[in-house]
Amino acid sequence: MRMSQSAFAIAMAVWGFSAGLAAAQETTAVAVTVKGHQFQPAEIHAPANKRLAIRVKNLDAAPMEFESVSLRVEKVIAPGSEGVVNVRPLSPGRYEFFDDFHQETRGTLVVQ
Ligand SMILES: [Cu+2]
Repeated sequence: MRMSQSAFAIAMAVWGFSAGLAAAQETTAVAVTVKGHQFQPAEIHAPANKRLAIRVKNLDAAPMEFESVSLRVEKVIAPGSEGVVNVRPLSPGRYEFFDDFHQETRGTLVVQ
């Protein structure tokens, strides 16, 4: 490879890497509410390969803990309060989440 070609290849690699990084750094907001120990909606949707900010609103009179083993997150949310759970860019798939204080309260994040 001649010098100019390798310099071009390196420039393109750096550009591609930065573009990928910028895409991953874009954050998509997703919202879910808890009421009567039920997630509403019980299934939320989000794009793949984007950082997510899941806004969880707890409308119940009891504290809840938004938790997911596959997403590797947990956050306690006080009654009548809300919290934001930050999630890394994900591959397409289904990711279960639940209220760790009321384990029957379950939902799914569908990433596509
Ligand atoms: Cu927990």
